[in-house]
Amino acid sequence: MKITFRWYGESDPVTLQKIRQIPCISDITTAVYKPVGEVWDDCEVSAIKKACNDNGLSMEVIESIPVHEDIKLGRGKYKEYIEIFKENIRKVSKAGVKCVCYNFMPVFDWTRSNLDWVNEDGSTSLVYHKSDVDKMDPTKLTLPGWDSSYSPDEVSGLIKAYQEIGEEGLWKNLEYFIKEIMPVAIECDVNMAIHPDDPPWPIFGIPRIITNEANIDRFLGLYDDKHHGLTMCSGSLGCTTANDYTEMVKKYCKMGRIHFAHIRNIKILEDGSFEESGHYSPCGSLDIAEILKAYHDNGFTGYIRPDHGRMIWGETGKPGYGLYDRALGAMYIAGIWEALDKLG
Ligand code: CS2
Ligand code: MN
Repeated sequence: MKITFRWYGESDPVTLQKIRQIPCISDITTAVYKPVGEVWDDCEVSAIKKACNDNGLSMEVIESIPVHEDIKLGRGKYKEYIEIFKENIRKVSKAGVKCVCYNFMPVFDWTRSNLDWVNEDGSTSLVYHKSDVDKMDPTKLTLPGWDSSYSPDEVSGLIKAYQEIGEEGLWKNLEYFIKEIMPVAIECDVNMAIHPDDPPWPIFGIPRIITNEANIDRFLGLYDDKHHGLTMCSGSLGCTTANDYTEMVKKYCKMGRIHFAHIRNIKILEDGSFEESGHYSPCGSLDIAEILKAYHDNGFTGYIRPDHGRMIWGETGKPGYGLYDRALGAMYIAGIWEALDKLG
């Protein structure tokens, strides 16, 4: 198991010099940040790798190689974009990358109603309040942390297109994509790790499919090889009590299909809304110690990172991706893991 930390490249105020001072971090998760559907140049990939290595950190996980909407919709230049996606797998594998995280969420990556909700202790969190999301106009929405943004007209067009293909259309396009990319990933010995949908239910009337155990079983069944696997994200799949998250971790860990683990905690509210909390179990609805034990006791050897953190101690920056609370999360993960290793 290796604990890794997400870094948004040279423009990230959370610098590698700061990240390297977190005692348990040995690896960086990052990406080449350019518009979706472009080939990553060798020099761009080697530049981010060099920046990590110069700070004593390795770069073995990419998050994410974004998937173009044409691929998810199976239209337009989807074949060309799939070739580019394959090319990017080859490029990062040449730089020593072992795991690639991606997602298949239509239009919107993680979605929240508020990015700086003030908690009782004065820290701020990302929250998803259902009543506010219901009032939101999706065409005017862009959240920091998304790998792509679209104009209002593009968003309306995309939403309509997804409504037309529906869930089964999305499955069909996912299957086509997986069957195309997996032989390349296997040849490069890169583990592909799909990130579940966040939140794991349809939003704005468009389908979402990587949402629960039955669908993840169906997803894994699309390709019979261990390189075809998962990013398990506690805060995404765990934000509904309909998912027994710890049991899911045990099951997919035993199958050797979890390559990347995102750890964060959320507080589930009575109406099914949720608020992101500190990683520490008593702060939220998830038992982080139980979740880590599920990884530990089932032989997990992949990568783990603290996922979104709150903004604390007056820090400003990319919501969810400040330094302080994620560093606390990383050390909490490391502490539990060390105890599990040494004390059983
Ligand atoms: C985050 C995502 O929502 C989350 O849990 O981890 O931003 C995630 O990084 C991307 O969806 C991965 O493709
Ligand atoms: Mn996540």
